Amino acid sequence: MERLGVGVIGVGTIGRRHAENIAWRLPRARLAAVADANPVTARAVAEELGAPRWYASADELAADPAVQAVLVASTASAHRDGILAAARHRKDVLCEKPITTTLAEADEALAAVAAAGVRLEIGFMRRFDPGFAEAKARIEAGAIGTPVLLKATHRNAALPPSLAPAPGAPRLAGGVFVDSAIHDYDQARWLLADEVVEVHAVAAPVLDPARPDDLALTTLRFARGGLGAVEVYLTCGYGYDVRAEIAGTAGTLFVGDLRASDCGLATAAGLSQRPVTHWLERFAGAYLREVESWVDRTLADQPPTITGQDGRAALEIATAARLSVEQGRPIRLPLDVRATDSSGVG
Ligand code: ISE
Repeated sequence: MERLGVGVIGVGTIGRRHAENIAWRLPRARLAAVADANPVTARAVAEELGAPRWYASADELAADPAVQAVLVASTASAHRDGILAAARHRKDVLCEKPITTTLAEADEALAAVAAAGVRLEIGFMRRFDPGFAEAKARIEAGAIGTPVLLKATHRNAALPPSLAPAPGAPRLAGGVFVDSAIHDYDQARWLLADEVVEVHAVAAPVLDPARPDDLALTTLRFARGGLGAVEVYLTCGYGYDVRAEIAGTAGTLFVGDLRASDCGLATAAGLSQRPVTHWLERFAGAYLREVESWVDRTLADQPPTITGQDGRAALEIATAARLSVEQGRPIRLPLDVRATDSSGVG
């Protein structure tokens, strides 16, 4: 059986999971190499997972002939470099969200992918979650008539590491939108099969005024008149809570469950259930199916399912949300990239 040699750039929280899935759970793939900005981490993960080579740079990994395709899971600020390295060496690439941290970088990455004639897939894993996939299928079958409203709840128990940089490290501008809400923006476009034309967002630092915003509300207006309401709360304390409602003219779909299992505990003190606590738990199957689909499609020479343009569209909404907070007003799309003037990390 043909097996795709995959190199993983960035073996932190999600990159390590992807590397494990490739090494242990995907028979049509093999872990050809890993890279990380921390060479000690790269070497340790390579030795533990049985990857024959490890590198300290994206370009060295992408240049390795044993690496047939590249999975970019580094920090968001390094996604551009990972995609450019894959394109430079003519390798297909799966890039974790966000595609990049700025629209200018996204356009640069998309141009390089097109010029190199390689395929770029974006890692919006919720599309591979059974609940969200069933909702999409039922919408397409007309179960709720015309979808007109998406309400999304997206809560983390604690501030994700990507929004809590090490002292002195740069902060991701609009992190609550670009790093977290971007999942909800992609799912909104996908479930309603429509484009966003206006974004209005507010945000607040619940945890600590000196820390990044960890609470945000975004209102989305779609081209055909539908609306979206996205709530992201990154320090809720009780668990990892991702749910959605999609209301249509003939019904409503509900997706998501905070409970980690259907096991409950009843005592004299009352009834309790264990909540899901992390995205690796809530979306474990989705992450596996996402990479399995990418490997299968790459081996079959098929186009991506979640395209670079999908990645750019979600980033544009997230960028508009950041601008809406900064300017205190609704922001119309499409954005003039020159008017988004953020390094993305600052
Ligand atoms: C993280 O990067 C993810 O992708 C999770 O799905 C999201 O819930 C979390 O807020 C992000 O930081």
